[in-house]
Amino acid sequence: MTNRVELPTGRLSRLGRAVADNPPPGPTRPDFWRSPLRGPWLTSVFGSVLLVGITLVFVTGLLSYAAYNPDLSGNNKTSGAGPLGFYLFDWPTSPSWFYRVSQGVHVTVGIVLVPVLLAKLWSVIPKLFTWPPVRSIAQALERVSLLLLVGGAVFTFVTGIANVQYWYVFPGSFYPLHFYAAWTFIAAFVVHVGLKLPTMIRALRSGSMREVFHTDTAHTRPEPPDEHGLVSPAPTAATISRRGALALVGGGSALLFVVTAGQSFGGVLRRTALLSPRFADPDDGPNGFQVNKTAAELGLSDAAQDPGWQLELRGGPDAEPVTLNRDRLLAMPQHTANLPIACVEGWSTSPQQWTGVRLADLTRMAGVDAPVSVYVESLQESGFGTVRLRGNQVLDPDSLLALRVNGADLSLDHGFPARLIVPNNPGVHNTKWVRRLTFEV
Ligand SMILES: Nc1nc2c(c(=O)[nH]1)N[C@H]1C(S)=C(S)[C@@H](COP(=O)(O)O)O[C@H]1N2
Ligand SMILES: [Mo]
Repeated sequence: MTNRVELPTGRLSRLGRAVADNPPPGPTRPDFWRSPLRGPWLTSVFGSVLLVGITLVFVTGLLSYAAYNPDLSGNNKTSGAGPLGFYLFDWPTSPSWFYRVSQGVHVTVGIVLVPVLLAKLWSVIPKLFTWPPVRSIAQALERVSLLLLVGGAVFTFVTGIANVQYWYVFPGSFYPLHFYAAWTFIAAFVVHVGLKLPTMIRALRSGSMREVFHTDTAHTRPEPPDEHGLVSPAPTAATISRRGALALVGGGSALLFVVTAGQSFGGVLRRTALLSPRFADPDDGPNGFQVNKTAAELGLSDAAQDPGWQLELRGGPDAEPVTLNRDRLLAMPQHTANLPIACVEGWSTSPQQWTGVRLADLTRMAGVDAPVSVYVESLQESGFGTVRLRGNQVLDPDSLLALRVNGADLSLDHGFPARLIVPNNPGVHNTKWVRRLTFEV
């Protein structure tokens, strides 16, 4: 680089220059780092995997935010997100499996990338100790952007993984932490890719994957000296070949895939998801599929079993509220839809056969034709007990207030006496133990 803004080193004292030229013993000295594997080619191999993988995780993350319809009042879990929702659109109800796949990809790919991320950070670690720590203004800015890149990546991955493991170690809500960390990270990521893409392509061309796959440990040599300071000036003999290192990282990712992906497949494969809290179904009965939050956990068991339970429908400002008990709901036309539960945490169930009353029928009963939205209230007054759905979701013929599942009454934990089930809806918006629907025009 020739156009670098140099600090006025000319005016530095002789002592200052001596310090800059003589890093203290330890990791600031280039010959401290002796692995013969480090170099632009290896870094670029990991980098290109991350480029594809992180793009996938980011896009599915954006979709997950859109799936919550955060523009509808009460739905936004990240206050102040305004401009970052620039791309929002009305979340569709079809294909019904879309959120299941996209959120499964988000969580699974995020987990599988961890070994690659660690390997990438390992491959560039000498740069963390660059001496002197600040050489020029441009270099100082670059180092700050790398801090955001690495810090943002680590924070986004750690919050995501902690959340899917129900490890609530972070203060406050998961949503804003993960959301703002992801945006910080992705901004730094775009800058980084913009700056490094030409280097990456050049470095990938400088070596051959075929050759690496045919080279054993004894024949593994360092890459040629590089301007970035990744290649060690004093390498030791290789203790593992490059193909061995790639196999180690790839094997780690493959292992993580095998022990987590089953949570998004269901059936017998669920039992392979050893790293997921969702690796076993409750039992084999009609209600024997994953439960998020039991009625007992939320203190709702009594209220949900109260024989006096009634559903209340509210419509336009002039319409009288309508109340219906469970028998009257069961006497209305019943409709059946096969739909999965797909949680933001990445786990999902295979489609279950839900039976109940169409939300569209309830809309008409409330005296409304074309609702803009519906406000759903359940017996649970805080947490995920309320939600707003958009008109397109209300009017889909497969959107139900479900009373039964797989031929049996809903169990208490799946939302008895009545729950929402809407195609392509994130699990958290399929509210259980519903007690009131307010159709808004
Ligand atoms: N009232 C209420 N409904 C709720 C929840 C809740 O905590 N309270 N959890 C939601 C979440 S996060 C999911 S993933 C689904 C899970 O439905 P299931 O327990 O029937 O599988 O229910 C949703 N409905
Ligand atoms: Mo969920």
